[in-house]
Amino acid sequence: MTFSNISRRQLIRTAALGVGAGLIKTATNAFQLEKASTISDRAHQPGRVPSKIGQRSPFEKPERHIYKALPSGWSMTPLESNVGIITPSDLHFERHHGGIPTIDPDKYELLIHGMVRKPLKFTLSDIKRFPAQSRTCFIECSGNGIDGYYAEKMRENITPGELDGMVSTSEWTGVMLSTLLRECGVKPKASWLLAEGQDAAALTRSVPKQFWDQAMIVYGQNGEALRPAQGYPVRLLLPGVEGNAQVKWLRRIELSDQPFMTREETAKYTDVLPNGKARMFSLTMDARSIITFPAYPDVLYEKGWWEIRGLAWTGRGKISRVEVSTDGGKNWQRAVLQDPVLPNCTTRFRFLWNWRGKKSYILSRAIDETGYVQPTWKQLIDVRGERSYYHTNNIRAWKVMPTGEVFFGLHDLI
Ligand SMILES: Nc1nc2c(c(=O)[nH]1)N[C@H]1C(S)=C(S)[C@@H](COP(=O)(O)O)O[C@H]1N2
Ligand SMILES: [Mo]
Repeated sequence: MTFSNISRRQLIRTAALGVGAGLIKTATNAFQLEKASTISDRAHQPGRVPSKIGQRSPFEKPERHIYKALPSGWSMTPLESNVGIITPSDLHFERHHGGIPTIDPDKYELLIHGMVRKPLKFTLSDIKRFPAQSRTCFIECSGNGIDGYYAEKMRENITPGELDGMVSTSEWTGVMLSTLLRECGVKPKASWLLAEGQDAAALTRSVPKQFWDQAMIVYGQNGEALRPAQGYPVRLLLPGVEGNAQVKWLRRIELSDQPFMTREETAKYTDVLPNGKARMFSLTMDARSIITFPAYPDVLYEKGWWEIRGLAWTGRGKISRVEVSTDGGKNWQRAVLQDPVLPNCTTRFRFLWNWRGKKSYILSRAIDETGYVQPTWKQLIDVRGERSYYHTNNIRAWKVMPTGEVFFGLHDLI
């Protein structure tokens, strides 16, 4: 918290209580700054000159959490350090199965073939000539948040980003897939397409027709070219669909009348259910939410009013409501949704809470426009069992200790 949000009286009181050396220092600085500002609010030396490429303030050091530094590894967005709904491009989570390839945009080509009247190859300039569209939406790995599902994996010292940071939001720019498909003349019987990547993993996924209308072939991310980690120069964007199907470094689309049953949709990205059957092509991302403040390692340094803040999102359109509980899930109250509330996009929620200084469990649950309600851990385990791995969107919980320290606390409630 910056000193301007805290009254001087509060700071001096906190300092007098000797809550911690860090706070006393902040209080003293705030006091001095306040005095100084009555004399002059300007620095006396000229600052830095303009530059071609900007940089973060040296005081801000957000970082992705690297899960495995391998070509098949991933990194997670530090959800707790972001404000608003857009993820800075250099903090977008990364998930690769064979590392990030280097692709020369001048040599790039996209082939569309299979059940089409006219197979075509598009260069990057060809793709950019078509009418451009932008969509702000999330991409989420369906493996996001496994540490909040397996009771034995749950640990107290986990940050929101380490728990659920395989979701990020960008403004994506490109051409509607339907525009390119029209050029090729898709045969009426075609009902599935295969998307293939140009990486070492040559990742391939089958996408059924119901998602084609929303699909985009994108080359832009937050106002600039896609980042290499996000699929430079071109990726498939499927708003609301599991990340794995949004093929990066896209090189080929093949139309067919049946799914291709690739490795990524058979051995992986399916869930074995308690009855021995497997859930396949579970492509739509279910509604979920996470409180990003207060969360581990935040410390509420005094009782009183605090704003609980977080993100909610769904692959079924818009978030219609977020509810917050501050008593472990017994009572729920409606949080405020911050505009804009966009379809298939992260939505900010806020809830003002008067913390009385007692041990409290704070939870959030998302409800989307189809009426889908984010399930409890028990509800999800009952349906999916213990061998499930993907789409673990159960409600999360943080516990606020009487000391003000905050820890992940779901395991205490199950
Ligand atoms: N070609 C290709 N596309 C890919 C992948 C990959 O390894 N290769 N990983 C997929 C997975 S599992 C996810 S969750 C998303 C992650 O997108 P991001 O790295 O831009 O966040 O990309 C998908 N598209
Ligand atoms: Mo993924």
